[in-house]
This record gives sequence, C-alpha cells and structure tokens, in this order.
Amino acid sequence: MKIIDAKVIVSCPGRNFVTLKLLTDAGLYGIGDATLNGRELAVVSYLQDHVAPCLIGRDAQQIEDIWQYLYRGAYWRKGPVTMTAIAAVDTALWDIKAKAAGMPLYQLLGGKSRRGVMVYGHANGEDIEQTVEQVGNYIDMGYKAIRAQCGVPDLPSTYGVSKDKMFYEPAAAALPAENLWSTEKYLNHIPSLFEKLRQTFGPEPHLLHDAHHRLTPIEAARLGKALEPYCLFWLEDAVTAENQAGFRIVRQHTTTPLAVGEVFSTVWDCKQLLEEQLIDYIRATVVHAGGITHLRRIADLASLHHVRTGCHGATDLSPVSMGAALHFDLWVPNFGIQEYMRHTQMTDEVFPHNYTFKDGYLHVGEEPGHGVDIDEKLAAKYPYQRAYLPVNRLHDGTLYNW
Ligand code: GCO
Ligand code: MG
Repeated sequence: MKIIDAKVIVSCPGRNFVTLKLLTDAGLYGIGDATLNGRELAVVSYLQDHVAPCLIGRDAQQIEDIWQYLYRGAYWRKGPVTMTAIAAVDTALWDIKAKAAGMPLYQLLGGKSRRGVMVYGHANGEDIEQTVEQVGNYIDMGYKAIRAQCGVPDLPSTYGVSKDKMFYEPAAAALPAENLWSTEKYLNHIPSLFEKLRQTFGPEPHLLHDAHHRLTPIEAARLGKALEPYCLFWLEDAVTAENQAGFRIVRQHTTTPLAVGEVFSTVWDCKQLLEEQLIDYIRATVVHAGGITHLRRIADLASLHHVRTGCHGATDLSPVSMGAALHFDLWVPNFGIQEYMRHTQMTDEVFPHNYTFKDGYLHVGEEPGHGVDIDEKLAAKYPYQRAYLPVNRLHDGTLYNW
C-alpha cells in the first residue's frame, strides 16, 4: 500500500490547526494533527518542504521504519517542530493501518484496558467565589476530575483564567500580549482556593492545579506542602523541566503528586524524571511527542517507575489529537487521566469525530481508525491567522516564564 499524496491543511476555525492527510493507492487515507501553538507554519514547512517528498511511494504499512527514517534519518533529532511533524505522519499511518485492518485503533494497540477514559475539565474564575461556582458546574456536568485556576489579587490577568468560561484560549491573533506575574502574590493566594473547594465539595472530586512553569523548585515545594491537606490529584508544571534534577528538591519536600511534560517532545526530556521517580504523571501526548509510536515508549518507561499517563489535551491540540490520544488511553496499562478542554462548535464541525462524553468519561466509537476526520471544504473557509501565546514579565520588567 503506497503513499501517493501528503496534504498539509491549515485552518483557523477560531484558532489555528495544522492537519496532515496521507493518501494511499489503496484508496485509504489517514489523518494526523500537526499543530504547534504559535509556531504552526514552521511545522507546515517542515512537512511540506522536507518530509512529504520522502514519503511519496513509501509503503504506508511500515510505520516503525518510517518513524525511524524521519527521526534517525534526519541527523537533527528531537525538538518540538521535528517531533510534531513526525507525530502527524505517525498518527496518520496508524489511522490508515487501523482502517486497513477494519478495527478501531485501540484494538491494534492491544485492546481495551478499561471501559472509558477519565477526563478532567478546566474550571476557572476571577476570584475564589467564581472558581468554586465553576467547579460546581463541572461536577453538575458529571466530571469526576476538575482543574481549578483562579485570578490572583492585584494581577490583572492570570494564566488559565478566561472570560469565556467553557472555551479557554490563551493564544491571541496579535503580537504576544504581555502579562504581569508575581510568584509571591500567587503563592499567598492559591492554598485558600483549595481550602474553599474541599470545604464546599468534600473529599470526593479529583482536584488538579497547573502552576504553568512559574515556580522555582523551592517555591514549588512550598506550594506542594501548603496544598497537602487538600489532597490534589496533581500539581502540574510546578517548575520548568529543562533541568530535570530540579524536581528532586520538590519531591523531597512534598507528597502532593506531581505532573509535568506537556511541552516534552521525546523520552529524553523525561528520562531522569521517570527513572528517579521524581514525578507521578507524565503529560506528553501524541501530537508533540512523536505520535503513538514514541508515546508508547515513554509510557512503557514510565510504567517501570510507577508513573502514570496524563496526556495534554488543551484546545490548541486538534480533535485529531484527542481522538488518537483516547485510543492510546484506552489501551495504555498505566493510564492516569486525560485532559479534556472542549473545542468550540466551529472546530468540531471542521473535524467530525466519534468520541463522546458521559459521566466524566470519554468514549471512542467502533469505526475503523482513530475516528476523526477533516472536512476539507469547511476547513478552507477559515484561513490561517497569525496568533501568539502571551509572555510574562515581573513587576520590574524582567521577562519570565509564561
Ligand atoms: C494545559 C496547558 C495549556 C497550554 C497550552 C499552550 O495544561 O492545558 O498548560 O493551557 O497553555 O496548551 O499551548
Ligand atoms: Mg498545563
């Protein structure tokens, strides 16, 4: 079964998405997500100019060989642009293989390890009261797990807090917005949010929080300790992880479970974190970590060290990523949780899909493949719009982590 065409489709139904469609001479096609928030066109060029010419004529069934060809064969390894491009090819090839086999993708991976995929939603508010109300809404919708983010007094905008409560979207179609950040104000405020959440909702709902790489290891340790009485499911991205050894300090001080890795692109980004058991959940996902083929290797290493998966699932990952991740989640033995931010109706229409939400779980359909398609005609109606994530500065103007 030969690959005869590789189409890169850019569409902006409210936000930018890059999609790869691989077509074969057997009449089957596969779809992969290639979206890298704020750097979308770099992946488009990587795919169109450098990858597509090498794919034409290759056997679409040789997923592993093609993966190695694109990773080892490129000489320049790793990095988010490369690994997102490889992920798109890999996801499309798994889609084709599953369609050829007449099976939903999870069957090819080894079948279901669970009945459904537990997901967490995003509740956020400008203050504690509003956030508590939003968490309540998610509980009413049936969610078992909710991430809670809250505005910080005296900071005009805070990561994770949006005007539109259901569809949080941090990228904006302009040059990067500049936000103000104060770790001191944040650390003084956040524990009271979780105190209030536990008082209101009791011990049952899983509560999560994302510190979005804003803390140093010792600050993260302080936050983890302060949150211990409220038994979080996880504290996410407390510290940037370029220096993996930095997590040792956090780990030594707190029993709050730690999650990290939405920006990781290979197993090398988390090798030490996993081998030293410095984290509890690995956030790498299909689209940014080299596709199903590589994510499986990360999950296998994680499982040796008691680390479970918690795939990134923000709205800047297209429904194609979500569909593929759900098949992965259904199979992976050391599954933890899946992030699920709902896409807008406009996005859902461009990407028809068969996954459905019920009682806090997502379920995939039984159609062959990963179950997500692209409506190319509709996609063409929404041309690319340059957009960026914000940047952060401290009070004195120093550029900080966003
Ligand atoms: C999350 C993330 C996102 C990211 C976004 C950046 O936990 O969902 O932190 O909100 O900011 O995916 O591209
Ligand atoms: Mg995050």
